[in-house]
Amino acid sequence: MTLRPSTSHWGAFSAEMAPDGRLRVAAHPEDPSPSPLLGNFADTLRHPTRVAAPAIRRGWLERGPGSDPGRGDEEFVEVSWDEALDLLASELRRVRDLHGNEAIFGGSYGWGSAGRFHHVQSQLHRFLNAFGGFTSSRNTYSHGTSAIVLTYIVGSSATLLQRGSSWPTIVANTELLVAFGGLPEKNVFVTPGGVTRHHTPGFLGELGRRGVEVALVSPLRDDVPADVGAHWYPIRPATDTALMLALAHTLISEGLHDKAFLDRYCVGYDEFERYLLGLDDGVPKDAVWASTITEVSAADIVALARRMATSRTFITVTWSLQRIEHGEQPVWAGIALAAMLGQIGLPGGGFGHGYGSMGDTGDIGPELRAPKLPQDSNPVQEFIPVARIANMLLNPGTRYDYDGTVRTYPDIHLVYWAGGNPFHHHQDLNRLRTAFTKPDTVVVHEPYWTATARHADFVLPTTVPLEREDFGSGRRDTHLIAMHQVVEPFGQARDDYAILAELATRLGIEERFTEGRSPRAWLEHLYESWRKDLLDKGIPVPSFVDFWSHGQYELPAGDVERTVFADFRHDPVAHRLPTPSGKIEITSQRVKSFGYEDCPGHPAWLEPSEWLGGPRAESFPLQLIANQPRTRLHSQLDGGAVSQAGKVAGREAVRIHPEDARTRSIGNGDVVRIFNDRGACLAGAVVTPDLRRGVVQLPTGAWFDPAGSLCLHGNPNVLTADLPSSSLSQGCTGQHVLVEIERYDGTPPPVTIGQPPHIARDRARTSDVPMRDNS
Ligand SMILES: Nc1nc2c(c(=O)[nH]1)N[C@H]1C(S)=C(S)[C@@H](COP(=O)(O)OP(=O)(O)OC[C@H]3O[C@@H](n4cnc5c(=O)[nH]c(N)nc54)[C@H](O)[C@@H]3O)O[C@H]1N2
Ligand SMILES: Nc1nc2c(c(=O)[nH]1)N[C@H]1C(S)=C(S)[C@@H](COP(=O)(O)OP(=O)(O)OC[C@H]3O[C@@H](n4cnc5c(=O)[nH]c(N)nc54)[C@H](O)[C@@H]3O)O[C@H]1N2
Ligand SMILES: [Mo]
Repeated sequence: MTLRPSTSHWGAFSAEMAPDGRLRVAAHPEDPSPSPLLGNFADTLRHPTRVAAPAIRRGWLERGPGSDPGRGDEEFVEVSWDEALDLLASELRRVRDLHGNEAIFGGSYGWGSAGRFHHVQSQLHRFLNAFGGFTSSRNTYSHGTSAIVLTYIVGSSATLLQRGSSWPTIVANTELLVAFGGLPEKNVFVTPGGVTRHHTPGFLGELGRRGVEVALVSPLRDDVPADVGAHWYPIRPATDTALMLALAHTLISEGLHDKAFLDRYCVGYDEFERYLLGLDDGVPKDAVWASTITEVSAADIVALARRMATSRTFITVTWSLQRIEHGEQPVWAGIALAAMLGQIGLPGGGFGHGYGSMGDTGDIGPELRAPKLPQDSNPVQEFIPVARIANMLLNPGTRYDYDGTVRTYPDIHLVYWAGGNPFHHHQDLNRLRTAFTKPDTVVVHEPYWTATARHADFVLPTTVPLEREDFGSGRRDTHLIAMHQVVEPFGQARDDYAILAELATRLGIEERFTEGRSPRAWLEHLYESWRKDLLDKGIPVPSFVDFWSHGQYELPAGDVERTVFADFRHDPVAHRLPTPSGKIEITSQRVKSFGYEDCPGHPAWLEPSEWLGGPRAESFPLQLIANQPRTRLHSQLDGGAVSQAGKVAGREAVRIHPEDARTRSIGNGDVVRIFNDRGACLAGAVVTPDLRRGVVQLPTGAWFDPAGSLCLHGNPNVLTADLPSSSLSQGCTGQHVLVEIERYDGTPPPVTIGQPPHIARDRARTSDVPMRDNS
C-alpha cells in the first residue's frame, strides 16, 4: 500500500486505500496551506449516490424521445452498456438527420474534475465536433459579465482576469487596499485544474503582518480574514457602484483627481465627470446621495476618498460583484475610480479583479499551460451566452440582444451534459425544470446521482479521477502532477473517454475521435508533444516515463513581482491597449452606440430589481447572498465530511443577523423556510452578527432536492431570478436575491437527495417504491 499522487481543483494530494477499506488522503508535502476540502474525498468515493450502472428514464424507454413532463419525476431503469450506447447512438443520428447538428446542445458548462486528458468538456466537444458539431455556449458563470465589458474598457479581459498584479508586489507596496467584496479566504484554495502550493492564504496573512490598511466593503464581516484587521464598511448589497461614484465625486470636488493621468491614459473622462456632477440629470453623485443608497455614512465616504488620494491605493473588486444585475457597473466604476487616482501601473496601486475569488489571481506560479486534449473545430456557428440555457430551451426562435448583436435562440432537440451540474449552477431552478422537459432527449455523464442526472433520460456512470490515470496542473500552478489510479472503477462506471469512444465506433467516427490511442497512449502523446515545445525553448523537461514514476514535474518559476499596466504606463504609445482609442475607455463610444438602457456608455448607478432599496423589498425584505461555499467546490462532494459538518439540522446553513432572527422568532439551529414568489427552500439557521442587518447568506451547492417548488435541502437557486446582468453581456446574476424567512414549525420533511433515486433493475417491473416519498 502506498500513497499515490493526484490533484484536484482544490489542490494536489496523494491517496491510498487503507487496509480498513477507507481512502486515506495526504496533502502535498510542499503545500504551505492545504485545502480543507481534501476532507471531502473519503466519504464520497463509494457514496450511496454513486451511479452504479447505465440507466434510462422509464418514460423515454417506453415512449421514446420527445418533450416530456415526466422528466425529473419518473423512475429509471438499469440497462446494459450495450443497450444504452446502441439507443443513444441511434438517437444522436436521428436528431442530426432530422434537425441538423445545431439541434444538439453540447455547451455542457461545468467544472468536472481536474486532469488534462479526462477534461470532460474537451472530451465531449471533441466527440461532438467529429460528429458534425453542436450548439455551444460562451463565457462562464464565474465572470461572464466582466469577460465582455473589460474588452471595451481595457481592450482585453485576460489582462485583469489572468495577469493581474502579483501579491508580493501588493503586500510590499500597497498602503491602502480597498476591497469591494472583500478577500474571502475560503475561495482562494481553488484554481481550475489544480494548485500544488497554495501561496495565497500566506499572502493574505502578510497584509496583516505588514500593516497594510484594508477597507472591507461587504455585507459580510468575514470576507477578510480576522487577523488582517480590516475596517468594515457593511454596505447594502448591490450598491457598490453608488459608493464608487461618490468616492469619485469627492475626488473631483476636493481637486484630488489626477488630471494628467486622465488626459494621457484615458478617454471619455469628461462625459463621466458631467454625469458625476449631475450636469445633465440634476443629480450630483456625491457622498450624501450615495449614503442613502449604500447606507455607508457620507462622512465615512469622504474620509475614505481622502485616504485613497493620499495613499498608495489598490482597488479590488471580487467577481461576485459582477454576478448581479448591471454587473458591468462596479467593474467599470472601479477602474474609473482607480484611473482618477492616477496610480494604475504603479507597484501596489491601481485596480485588480478577482483577488479573493480564485487562488491564481495574484499568484506567482508560471504562466505555462499544461498539455491539453485538442478539440478540433466546431462546424456549427450557433452558440448562446452560457447563462441563457433556460431561455434557449423555452423560447426557440426568439430574438435577444448580446454584445452589440441581435441573436436568435436555436431549436434544441438533444441536450448532452458531461462534467457540470446545471441543477446546481443555474438560476430559478423551477423554471429550469420546465425548460428541461422541452428537448426530445437529455443525456448526462455523471459519477453521482446529482439533480442534473435525475433530470436526464440517459444517465451514464463515469469514473472519478482516483479511478483512472491522468495528469493535472492549474493556471499558475508550480507543478504538473501525475494522477495515478488509486482504486478500481465503482460498479460499471467507465471513463468519459471510453463512453465516447464506444459511441464513436457506433457512429463511424472512432478513428477521428480516438486516433487509435488508449488513455495511457494519449497521456504519453500529449505529454511528449508538450515536452518537445518546452525543450525547443530550452526548458529541461523529463521524459514521460521519468515524470510518471516521479509523480510530478516542478515547472520553471514564474514572476514574483508583477504590476499590471506597468508597460502601458511607461509608454502608452508603444504599449497601447487594444481598445479603439488605445487607452482606458472611461466612456466607450462603442458600448454607447449599442443604446442599451441596462448598460450605458460609462459607469452609472442603475437600480437593480432585487435590492433592499427597491419596491420588491416590501414583499421580500431580506437580501440573500448566494456566494460560493466554504465547505466544498460548488455542488461537488456535498456528501463529504467537510460539507456535511457544515450542515445545520441536516440542511444547508443560512446565516442571519440577530435582530432579523429575533423579529422572526428564529433561533440558532432552527429549520427555516426561505421563500419568494419563485420558490422556497428549507435551511438551518445560524444567528450571527458577522453580517449586516437585512442580509442573509446561503451558499450555493447544497444538492437540489425538489418536492414541488420547495427544495428540502437549501439550494438558493430555487429562489434566484433567471435574469441577465445586461443586454451587453447576458451574464449570470445568481449572487443576489430578495427573500423572506420564517421558522419552520413541526417536523420538516427529510432530505432525500443523499440516497439514489428509484431504479428498477428489471425493465418489466417498476421498483416497488414511489419516485418520491415526501411530495
Ligand atoms: N446562485 C448562484 N449560483 C451560482 C453562482 C453564484 O454565485 N450564485 N456561481 C456560479 C459559478 S461562478 C459557477 S463556476 C457555477 C459552477 O457550476 P458547476 O461547475 O456546474 O458545478 P459543479 O458542482 O462543480 O459541477 C461539476 C459536476 O461535474 C461532475 N464531475 C466531476 N468529475 C467528473 C468526471 O470525471 N466526469 C463527469 N462526467 N462528471 C464529473 C461532478 O460530480 C459535478 O456534478 O455555479 C454558478 N452558480
Ligand atoms: N471554497 C470554494 N472556493 C471557490 C469556489 C467554491 O465553490 N468553493 N468556487 C470558485 C469559483 S468557480 C469562482 S467563479 C470563485 C467566485 O468568486 P466570487 O464570486 O468572488 O466569490 P463569492 O464567494 O461568491 O463572493 C465573494 C464575496 O462577495 C460578497 N458580496 C456579495 N454581494 C456583494 C455586494 O453587493 N457588495 C459587496 N461589496 N460584496 C458582496 C459576499 O459577501 C461574498 O462572500 O470562487 C472560487 N472559489
Ligand atoms: Mo465560477
